[in-house]
Amino acid sequence: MQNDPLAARLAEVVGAAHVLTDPALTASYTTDFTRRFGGPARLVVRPGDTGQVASVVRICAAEGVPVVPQGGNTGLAGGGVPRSGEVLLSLRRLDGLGPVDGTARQLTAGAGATLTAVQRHARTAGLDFGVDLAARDSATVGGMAATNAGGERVLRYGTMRANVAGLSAVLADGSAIDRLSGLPKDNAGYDLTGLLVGSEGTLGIVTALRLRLVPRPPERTTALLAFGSLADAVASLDALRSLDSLELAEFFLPTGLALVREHTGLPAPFTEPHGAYVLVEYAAPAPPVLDLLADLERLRDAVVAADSADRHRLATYREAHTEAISAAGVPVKLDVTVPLPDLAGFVTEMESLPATPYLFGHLAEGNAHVNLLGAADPEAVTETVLRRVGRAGGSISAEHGIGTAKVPWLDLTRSPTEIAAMRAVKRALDPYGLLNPGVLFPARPSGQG
Ligand code: 2HG
Ligand code: ZN
Repeated sequence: MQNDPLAARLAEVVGAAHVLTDPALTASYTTDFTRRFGGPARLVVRPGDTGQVASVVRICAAEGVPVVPQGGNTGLAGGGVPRSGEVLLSLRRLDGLGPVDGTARQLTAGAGATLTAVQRHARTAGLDFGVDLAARDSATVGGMAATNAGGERVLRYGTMRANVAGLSAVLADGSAIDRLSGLPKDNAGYDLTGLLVGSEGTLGIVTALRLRLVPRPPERTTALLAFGSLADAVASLDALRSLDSLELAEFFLPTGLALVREHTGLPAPFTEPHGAYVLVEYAAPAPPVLDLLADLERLRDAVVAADSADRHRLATYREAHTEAISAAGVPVKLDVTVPLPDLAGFVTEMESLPATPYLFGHLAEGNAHVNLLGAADPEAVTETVLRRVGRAGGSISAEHGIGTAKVPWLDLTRSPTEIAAMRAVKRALDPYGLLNPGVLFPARPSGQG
């Protein structure tokens, strides 16, 4: 660190303990969970509040040094890890939580607060945060906002964009915007919060959020459903939603279930194997759910959780997919949406790819997580899948973002005019291309955004 004048300058702002240059200490920040993305960082800096984030960015901007912001490092598209000697700015120390405002049903959280911490805090006031996902213990709400994370309860509560009432952020020149009032009605100009949510750290660095909360249902009923095929599961979705307390409908397949069981040691959920499984959860007591299931034509079998241990086991069959796949190898990871009527056909087609496919995801949104192990040519297989999705009128990134991983394929889902408009926004807010270069658009060698 002594050799790098930038490190010494930043240490004056954040304290020497929070500027890391030793590779043994920076390693967990410079590679990602998938082990597919990452590279050297010039240094890792860990500011403790918005003012320090602003100072760090200002210093880096003055030196023309690019900055990669990072939350819990649970991203899956290579957008939160360094590529080639950038400053890695970790937001994890900004993990404060303000009081729960029960009247407004909102709370203010630092960008580095984990989803679990936010959920727990909201629950102390009988409320909850609507967005939920498997990486809840590590994912930070700042990172989730930056990527407009969706997760498991989108069908009821929407993605992060619907759940962020406002935010504060540091812009590329080190200036800061503060939209934390949480006013439910505010049409005075452009929606900067909505613009920054999902901008993947390319327009500003989110430092705090005003989050909307939802009532916590007094009772929930969780069940694992077995169908003969994914097509049958899709065809049952309308009926499953006829109880409008449906919060979650997550699908997985026998191949993924086998891998998860191997990884976790869990017993088989059913005595016989089935073609497709759907985890459902209702914000309702059991009787209406049992009535609905009793009338569900295509249902082959169902287990309804009797207690919280059961509920946890049923959820694990679905939520442990990512970890089980990662334990088996380094997958090509694609995250796509296809129109629902096409979902089952799309999933079947993935079986003929030159790789071992594991598909699972969020049924109601037609969001399939395509994980391919053993692909000899990852680029070629990615191209095949994403072109297929583009032809179907789907999205090449349902919820993980474009990151660096999907940059070459952005034009499959966004028109040239849209990409030009996005570039214009980027240039206006970050004219020197210093915030997360290489994410969303190819990095310009000149450093121009
Ligand atoms: C999930 O839904 C995450 O569990 C991860 O979006 C998906 O690992 C994946 O492909
Ligand atoms: Zn997902």
